[in-house]
Amino acid sequence: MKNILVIGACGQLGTELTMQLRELYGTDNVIASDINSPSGPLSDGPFENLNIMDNDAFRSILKKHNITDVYHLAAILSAKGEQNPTFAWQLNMDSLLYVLEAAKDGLIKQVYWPSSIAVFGPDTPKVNTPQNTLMNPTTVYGISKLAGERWCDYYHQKYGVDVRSLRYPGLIGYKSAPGGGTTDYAVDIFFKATKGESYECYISSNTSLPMMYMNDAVKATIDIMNADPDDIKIRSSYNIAGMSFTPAEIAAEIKEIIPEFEVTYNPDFREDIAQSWPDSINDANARADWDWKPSFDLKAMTKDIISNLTVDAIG
Ligand code: AKB
Repeated sequence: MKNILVIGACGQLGTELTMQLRELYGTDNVIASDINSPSGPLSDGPFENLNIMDNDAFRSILKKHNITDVYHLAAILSAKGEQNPTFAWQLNMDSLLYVLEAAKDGLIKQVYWPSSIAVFGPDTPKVNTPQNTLMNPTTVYGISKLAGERWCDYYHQKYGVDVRSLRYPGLIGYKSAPGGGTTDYAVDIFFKATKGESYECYISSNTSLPMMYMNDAVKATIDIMNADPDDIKIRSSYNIAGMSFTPAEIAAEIKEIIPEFEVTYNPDFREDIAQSWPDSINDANARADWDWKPSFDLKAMTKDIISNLTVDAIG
């Protein structure tokens, strides 16, 4: 019997992951928590207001709901982290250590914590980036994710904590807005296109980044958590890949369905962050160890998002 706590449930991934976990394990067994109040479908289930920097409040929620599994999604992402680096470091690191310590103390059985392609840097091979390679991230978010990966591996090796993690590429969904990431343009572009508006992109037209449709990201997250512990050979974080594209390529794909859509380009500091990340990711270890395989490419994702957003607008 699982009792799940999702920390950061009101975020872009949190919203969709919480809904899927509720489908699988029952609404009452999945407690959403966030510093912000829930809205939309999330408000239909149990919710705890939680600032994850408050370790006492976190531990009392674990006890109150008899929590077995924690999905710790709260973090300051790459672009926002650069506005206040010391706070981003503090939040991203302290909160992870609170969760790992709770697992070490026997209060939780399983932990999920996301890492990111932001762990890579300008010295990393850009194409088909391997699992183990030169890292040297340049953003505070990337530094915190790389350090977090080492902590996850450490708590597993030293204390037997069952922690599992994925290095997400840019995640693209249409059910909630992203916040503070470099890859957010690939979400914003769909909202503009389906409203009949043009889009000014802050990334150069030909900068390629690894991306993934939210449906695949949610599936990967649940699959790795349900995999046999012996199959999880990497306890830092797994590379996973969905698709790679440039702003020009996604714009062209949208124009296939909405021909009048226009994009202009005005790169800012996020272009430098994007330039420091890989173009594409090698996820051979995830495929071999726990059968990971994505379902959506750029064309299938574009079609799915536009048809859903258009139905929402009409309905
Ligand atoms: C970001 O852009 O910061 C995130 C990420 C790649 O982890 N979407």
